[in-house]
Amino acid sequence: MCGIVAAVAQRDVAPLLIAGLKALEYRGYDSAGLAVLEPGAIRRVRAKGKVREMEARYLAEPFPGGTGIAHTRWATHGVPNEVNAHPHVVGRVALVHNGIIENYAELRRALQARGHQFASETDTEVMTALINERIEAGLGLREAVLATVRELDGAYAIAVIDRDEPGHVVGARRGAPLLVGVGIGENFLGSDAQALVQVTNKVIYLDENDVVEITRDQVQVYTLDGAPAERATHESEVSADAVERGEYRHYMQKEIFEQPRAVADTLEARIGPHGVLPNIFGVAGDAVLAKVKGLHIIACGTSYHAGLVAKYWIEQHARLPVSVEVASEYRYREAVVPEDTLFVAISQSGETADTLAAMRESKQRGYLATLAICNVPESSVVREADLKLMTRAGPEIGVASTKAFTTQLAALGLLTLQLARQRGLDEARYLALCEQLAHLPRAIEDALALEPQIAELAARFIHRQHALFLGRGANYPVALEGALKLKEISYIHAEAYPAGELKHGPLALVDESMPVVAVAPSGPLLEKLKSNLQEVRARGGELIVFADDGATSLDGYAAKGAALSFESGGDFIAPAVFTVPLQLLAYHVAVLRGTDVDQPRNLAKSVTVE
Ligand code: HGA
Repeated sequence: MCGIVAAVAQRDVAPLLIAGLKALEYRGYDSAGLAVLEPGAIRRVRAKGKVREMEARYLAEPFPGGTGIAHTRWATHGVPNEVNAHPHVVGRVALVHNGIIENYAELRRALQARGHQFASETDTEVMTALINERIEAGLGLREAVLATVRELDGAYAIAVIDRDEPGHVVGARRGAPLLVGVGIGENFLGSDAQALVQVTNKVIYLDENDVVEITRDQVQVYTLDGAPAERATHESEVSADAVERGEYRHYMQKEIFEQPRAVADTLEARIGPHGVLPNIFGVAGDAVLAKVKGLHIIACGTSYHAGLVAKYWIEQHARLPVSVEVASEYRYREAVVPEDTLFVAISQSGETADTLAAMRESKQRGYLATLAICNVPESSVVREADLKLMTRAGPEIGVASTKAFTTQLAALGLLTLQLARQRGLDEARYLALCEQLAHLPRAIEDALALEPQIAELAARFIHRQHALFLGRGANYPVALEGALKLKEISYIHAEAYPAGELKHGPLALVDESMPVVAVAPSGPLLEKLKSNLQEVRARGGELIVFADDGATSLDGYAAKGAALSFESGGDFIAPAVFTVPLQLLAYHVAVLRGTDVDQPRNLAKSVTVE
């Protein structure tokens, strides 16, 4: 989602700001801009489209200046165009914003009544105008920002500069991420550590409602009431080469192929020959888990699918009731919370606005504890959870999530096993499941070897407008994830169904022009699934079947389509393994259709708005 970079330095900051925005491009956006202070003036350049288009304009007419702010926008209020792009400038003030101001309409009306004429349709310009009014009334930049953010409802991360206060940038955050990068004789603000990796690895994470003022040699944080506050400086682990694309054509392809490593890292030092190691969820984590009588898993998008797999796993092996819900629904509904229920939040970035808000809401609802499964250690979700298990996927740049999903499954596999053991799962079965989970990186590697065949298969989808995905049991969420990947990056309309549900409606859609992708691992549900596939065959649908070596005799079912089989490594880990060919399929279809694989239209990563 949109990105913020700001800098105060002795050197010219525009090139640094542009480099920072490029590092944030992975989040998805629709326009970009920057503003720099020159003596007595604000210089600004904005463009619809990519950072490089804005950069080209800047390079055509570069300007010097050591104080600046920059932004990539993912439009929420007003169409993506140059006028709505940030920074917004009103009078002396330039401002960039990530988030949504919910009371902007009434604030806008009040400003209009006082004679302000708006240039853009954004909620952001309202904030800019309010800060400018206060500065013109005599407040300093920091006081003006403090007074303004106190009036706002909604979410924001902002960076603000005042034409007449060069050498100062003021930032503030509530419900959207912002951190400080501490340099030598220069300081920065950024949406994440990635944006600043080229200038510093020393970072200060801001708390909710913090306001910060940076100058070249000072960083001072304030709480919302204006009192100075201390925040610790951390060494960020993000490295510049972790975000190189290397030999791969797209980040998504690279990240698909990083999965064996990412899953192995996630399991490392957490599972051994005798099972899951003690307290991997945090100090005294096992004691909390021993008390759990049920789980509510809350997430969005791909993470939600990981939660659905965990429901099958935990109910089967630990015999605990699990409900899984998308965060944007949960947060506004009066969910019933039985005693000793564990709240589990799953989020790649740990800044997903809906998941974070749901977790905050959960604190009022009487849960036993909160557990975060997340990829970013310093994120808000992790910092606010009681227990945590980090996935160790490394930076995920492709907007369509891949390695985050399989590492979430690895983490949820560990959770399942720990809960199951505590609830008396037979020792031999427990150890067999542990062995399967430990084998997951190898099994994913085997699945990746299917790439050449899948790339060929992808050609069948180029001119299709629709596709169906089928699975059963814990592999039904895998079908959901496969359909989501195809939708996200190839723009083909894809739906997933539990295979047994086909005859209750979607079968009406099946004819010769409908590809049907089936996830068919061996196991107790395979025979049932075969009957469902017969139903598709009988209607002339084109079946693409992914099976494992145990699921013999599926070739016939794919007479018009294709059947690919490989070694899945066992029924427990099958959902994680079968995800891989579906990721590869979506990827190759998108490449053939020529879409923007890493930054699909209309989508953003780290969804920090509601
Ligand atoms: N509401 C603002 C900022 C949107 C945003 O946070 N994008 O990620 C706008 O629409 O410009």
